[in-house]
Amino acid sequence: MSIATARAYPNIALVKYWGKRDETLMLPAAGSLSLTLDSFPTTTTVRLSEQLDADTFTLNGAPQTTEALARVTKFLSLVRERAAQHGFPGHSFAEVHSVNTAPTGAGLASSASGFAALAVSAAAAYGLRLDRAELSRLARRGSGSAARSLISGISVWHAGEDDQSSFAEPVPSPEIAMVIATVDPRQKAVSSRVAMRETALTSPFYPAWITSTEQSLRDMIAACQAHDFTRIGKITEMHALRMHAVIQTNDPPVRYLSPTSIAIFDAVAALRERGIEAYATADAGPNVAVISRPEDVTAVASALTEHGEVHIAHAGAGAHLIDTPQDTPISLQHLEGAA
Ligand code: 2P0
Repeated sequence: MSIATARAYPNIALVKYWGKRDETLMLPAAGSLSLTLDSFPTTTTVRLSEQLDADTFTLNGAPQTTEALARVTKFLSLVRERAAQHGFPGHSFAEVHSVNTAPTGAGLASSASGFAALAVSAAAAYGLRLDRAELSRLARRGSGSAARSLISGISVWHAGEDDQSSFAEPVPSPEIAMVIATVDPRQKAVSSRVAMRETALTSPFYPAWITSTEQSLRDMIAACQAHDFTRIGKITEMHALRMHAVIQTNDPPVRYLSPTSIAIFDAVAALRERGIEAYATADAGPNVAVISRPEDVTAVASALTEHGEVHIAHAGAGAHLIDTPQDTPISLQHLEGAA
């Protein structure tokens, strides 16, 4: 196949990934666990063309030229290398068209859905037949958290010890709903990649963060398997606050949570006082995601509307191939090639 389209959804970690032990292979220092959502998909088409003399990348219709293009090209080179190892003449460059529906900067880790969709579409376009674990390993090389968007619902990304052992797989769990409260849609000042590197290099608490994360992950997997929502929620909120605590001990310090984020954590605690079990988490930005049982999610969403825009999400599908949409742009080079 020389053209393929895939769709992937963002995931929100309940046990967070924050720190790498190998930046080339993108191996995390500890495992993590997340919920893949059913909202804000990224849809990516990869089309190979012998007419191209370099890869091209459009995001929401806008041609990308700098860092974003470099990351996509680096990832496609890896896929071409694999294709060559498998005896496919997959040496053509590719045009990549990606449409991301998550609001920019909403804290929905668009790199996770982005590289999960790219891994599935590029592997198919270059003729690689990979199973889900292999696709998860491949997506990891684009962005760590993308390894988890290959899996539906709750998944654990094993830290592993090498390329082969670091991938995500499903974990049985109760149904979990999520309310995403967008506090500030602006791009974050310090990227996750840079800030997590600085935590590892400069925080005196980094070793404790890693060993405690390993323990939180073991506890979380046990809570999921036992379908113990309360325990899942308590670990989720504790682990998020620990991550933000350690990030604040970077030198120079980084603080992602804003006063409004803290107000949402307080509102969630107030909901628990009223008997509605909700627990908050936040990624590398001020926006807050709140988990609840599905039957409580509307009450949670209404309680949070005063703090920001809210969106309700549930468990969604892992990255998968879809038919190429009719309106996928066709580049000039491709038209010339076809003429
Ligand atoms: C997570 N985050 O577990 C954590 C929580 C942000 C906070 O994974 O360098 O974009 O591409 O591997 O995956 C964001 O980091 O970083 C992230 P790279 P990534 O979801």
